[in-house]
Amino acid sequence: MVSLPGISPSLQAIAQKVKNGQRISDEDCLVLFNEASLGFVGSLANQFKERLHGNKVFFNRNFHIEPTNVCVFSCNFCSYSRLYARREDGWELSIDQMLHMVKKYDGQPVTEVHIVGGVHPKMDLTFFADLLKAIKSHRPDLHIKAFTAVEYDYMFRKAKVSMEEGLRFLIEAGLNSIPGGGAEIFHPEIREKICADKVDGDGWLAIHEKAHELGLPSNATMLYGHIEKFEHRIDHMRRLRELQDRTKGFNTFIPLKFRNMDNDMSNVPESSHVEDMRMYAIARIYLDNFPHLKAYWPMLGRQNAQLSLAFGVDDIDGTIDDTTKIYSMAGSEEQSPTMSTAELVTLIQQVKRIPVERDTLYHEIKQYPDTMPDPALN
Ligand code: V47
Ligand code: SF4
Repeated sequence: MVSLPGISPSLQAIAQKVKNGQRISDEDCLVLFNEASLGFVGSLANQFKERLHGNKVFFNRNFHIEPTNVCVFSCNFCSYSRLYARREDGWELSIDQMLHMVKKYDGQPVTEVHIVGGVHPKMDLTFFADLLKAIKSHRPDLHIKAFTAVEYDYMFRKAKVSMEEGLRFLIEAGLNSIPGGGAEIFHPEIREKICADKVDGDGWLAIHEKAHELGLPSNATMLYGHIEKFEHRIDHMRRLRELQDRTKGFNTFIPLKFRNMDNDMSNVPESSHVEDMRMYAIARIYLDNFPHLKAYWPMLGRQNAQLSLAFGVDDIDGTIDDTTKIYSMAGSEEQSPTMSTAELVTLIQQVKRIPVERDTLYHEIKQYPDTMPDPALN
C-alpha cells in the first residue's frame, strides 16, 4: 500500500479500496464526509469516473413539459407549487396545449421529453395515459421520461389500481422511463420535517423496484444541503445502492442542491460550492453500481456544472430549452434555462473532455472532438 504523507490511515485505506475497485462501507463514507478534503475526494472520484467512461461527458437534446404546478402536497422546500385551494395562481395545461408544445419541436432532433409537475387532484391516470398516447401517436420516436414516484403513488391510489397495473397501463400508453424526482431524503427523521405528506422513502423505492421489474429504467435524486446530516445522505444512498444491486434498473444518480428562494425553508442557508463538489465526488465513490452521475445544470448553474466534471460527474443533462420552472422559481442563477447543443459542447470542451450526445438510455448518438477553438479565449 502506498503511504500518502499528511493523510490519515483511515483515508489512506479508503483510497486503496477505491483504487482496487472495492466497494466502500457506510463508515468509510462518513469518514469521507467528515474528514476528506475536496482535492482528496475529487481525485478519487475522477479516477473512478475515468475508469468507467474515460474522458467522455454525456448530454442529450431534451425539453420539459410541466402539466401543472397545482399540488395537493406541501413540501416545505418547494418554491414551485400552488396549493389546490389557491389554484388561481397556478397553471393547468390541457392535453392539446401539451401536444402543441411537442409539435413545436417537429423537425428538430430532440430525443426526449421529460414530463413532471405538481400533483393535481383532477389530472388522473386516464388523463396522463391519454397524454402519453397523444404524444406517441404524433412522434413515436420521442422517448417519454415521465412522472415521479410521488405522482405515481397518488395517481394509482386514486385510480385504485396496484403499482403493477398502473405502470403496465402507462407503459402500454407510451411511457419509456421514470425520472428521479420526489426522492428528497428517505430517512423519516428528515422526511417528516420537509415533506411529511407525500409518499415515504419505502414507497418511493417500491415504485422504482416495480418499474425495474417491468423493464422500465429510472433515475434517482437526493435533495441535499438543508437540514439533513451526513448520516442521512449515507442512509439515502445506501438504500439506492441496495436496490440497484437487486435490479440494475437505475441509470443515473442526480444530487439536487437545495435552493432557498421563496419557500418555507428560506431561513436555511444553501450549501457552499465546495460542499457541492464534495457531494458529487463522494456520491461517485459510494454509488459504485450506478453507471452515471449527473449534474443538473439548470439547478447548479452552468459554471458549477462545468466544474463538477472534475469531481466524478459524467453527464450534464440536456438542452432544456427554457421549459422548466422548478429551479428558476427556487432561486437558481439560471432564470431561463436553455443551452444550444453548440453551447453544451463548448462547455464540455473548455475543460478538455469529450462531448458525447446520448439518448435517454445512454446509447451514443454523436461524439464530438475534445477541443474546439474557443472564440472567447482568442
Ligand atoms: O423532487 C424542488 C427538487 C425535484 C427544490 O431524472 C428542489 O433526469 C432544490 O427530480 N431546491 C424534481 N431542488 C426535479 C427532478 C429532476 C430534475 C432533472 C432531471 C431529472 C432526471 C430529475 O426538484 C424534486 C425536488 O427534489 N426541488 N424544489 C428546491 N427549492
Ligand atoms: Fe408538490 Fe412536488 Fe412541490 Fe412537493 S416538490 S409540493 S410534491 S410539486
